[in-house]
Amino acid sequence: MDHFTFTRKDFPTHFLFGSATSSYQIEGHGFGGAGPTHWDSFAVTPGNVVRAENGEIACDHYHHFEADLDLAAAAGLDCYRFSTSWARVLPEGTGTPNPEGLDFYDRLTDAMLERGLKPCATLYHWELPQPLADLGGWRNRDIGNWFAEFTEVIMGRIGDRMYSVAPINEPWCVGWLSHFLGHHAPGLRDIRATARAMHHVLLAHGRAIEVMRGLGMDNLGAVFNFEWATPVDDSAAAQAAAETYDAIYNRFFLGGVFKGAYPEPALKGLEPHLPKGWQEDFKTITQPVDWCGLNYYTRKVIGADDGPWPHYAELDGPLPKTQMGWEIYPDGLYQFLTRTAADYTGDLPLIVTENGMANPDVITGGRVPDPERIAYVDAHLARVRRAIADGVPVQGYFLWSLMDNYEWALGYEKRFGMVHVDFDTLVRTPKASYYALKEALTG
Ligand code: IFM
Repeated sequence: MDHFTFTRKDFPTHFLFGSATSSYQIEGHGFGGAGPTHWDSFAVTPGNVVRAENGEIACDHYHHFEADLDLAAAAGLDCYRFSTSWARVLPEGTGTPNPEGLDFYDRLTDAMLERGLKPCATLYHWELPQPLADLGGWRNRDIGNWFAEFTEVIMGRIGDRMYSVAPINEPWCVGWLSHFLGHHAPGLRDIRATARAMHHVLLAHGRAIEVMRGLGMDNLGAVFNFEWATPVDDSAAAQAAAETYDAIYNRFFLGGVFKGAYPEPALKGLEPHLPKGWQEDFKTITQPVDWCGLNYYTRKVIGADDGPWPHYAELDGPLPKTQMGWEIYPDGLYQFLTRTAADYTGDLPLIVTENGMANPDVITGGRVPDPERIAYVDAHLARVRRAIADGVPVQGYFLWSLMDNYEWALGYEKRFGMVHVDFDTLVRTPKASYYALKEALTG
C-alpha cells in the first residue's frame, strides 16, 4: 500500500492531525546541561537495555529541531506533540533551574508557532531526575509536590504559548511496567512499589493540573495507554484473567481520574500496598480535565495462570505482528474510543495521542518503502472515522512517531518513525508513509 484511503476531507473540519515524540527519545540528553536521570543508570546496568544504549545523543533533536519541525510542518500536520525533560529543566529535580534547558523549550515553542504548528506538551515522558530517584522516585509521596514545582517552573516559562498540555504520558508504564514488570527504569519487581507508584503518578497528575489552572492555563488533559484484553477462550477462568488485565492496564488510571475510584480486580492485589489514606487523594486526582488522550497500539490474548496474583498470562496471538511482536488489531482502537466515552468521559473530547508501528525499514536507492505502516495507520484511522460516525467525540490523531528514535529498553533497533534516522550520521530521510500522509493532508 503506498497511499492512504482517506484525505483530510473525510474527517470533521476541526479534526487535528499531529505527530508525537518525547524528549529523552529524540533530544540527546547529553546536550545543554541536563542532569542525570534514572534512565541513564537503568541503561548502563547490564541486561536492561539492548546493547546498553541510552538517550545521550538519540536523534540530536537538540541541535536539529528547526529542520525536524520543518518536516512536520511540510507534512501538513496541525500539531506537534512533544515532552519537556524534567532533568533538563531542573537537573536536581527541584531547586535551581538550568537556564539552557528553559531556553531550549522556549526556542522550540517559538519554532513550532513560526511554522504554524500547535504546541501540544507532555510534562513527563519518563526521564526522572536521578536525585529524585535516589529519594524513592515514584514510590515517595513527595513526588506530588516535586512534580508541582517542575510544572510551575516549565509552564511558567512556556505555558502562555501551549495549545494543550497533559502532565504524564502513560501512567501504566510509569507504574506497572517499571515497578512490577521491571522492564523500564527503575527496573523494580515489587508489588508494594508498584501500588505506590501507580497511585502517586495520579496524585502528581492532579497536582500538575492544579498548578496549571493556577497559571490560568486551559486545554489540559490526561494521556493513558491501553491494550485490549482478549480472553483466550470462553472459559470463566480466561474471562476473569482478562478482566484483571483490563482493570490493571486500562481501568485503574481512567477510574482514578474520572471516577475517583480504582476497579475491584486491581484492588484485590494492590490495596494492601497502597499508601495510608489513599482515598483522600481522589480530591486532587479528579481535578477536571478538558480532554482525554488515548495511546493505542495492540491487544493481548490473555489466559488464566495459577501462580500468584494477578493470576493471568499473556499468550501468543494469531494476528500479524509488527517489529515489536505486537499483534495488529485496529478494532481495539474503536472499542477503546467507544468504551471510554460510554463508561468514563461522556462528551469530553477524545484525542488519539499515539498510534503507529515499528517496522525494520531500510533505505534502498534513497527511498524508504514502508507499505506496512501506511496500511496500519490507514486501518486505525478507519476505526477513528467509524467511532466519529457513531457519535464519539474524537477530535484528533497523533502518529507515533515523527522520526525513528530511542525505543527505551529496545534501544535504536525498533523504527517507529515516518522519517528514517541513520543513527550514525543522523541523516533524516522521509519514508513513503511521510509522503503518503502529506498527500492525504495537503493534496
Ligand atoms: O516509544 C513509545 C513511547 O515512548 C510511549 N508510547 C509507546 C511508544 C512505542 O513503544
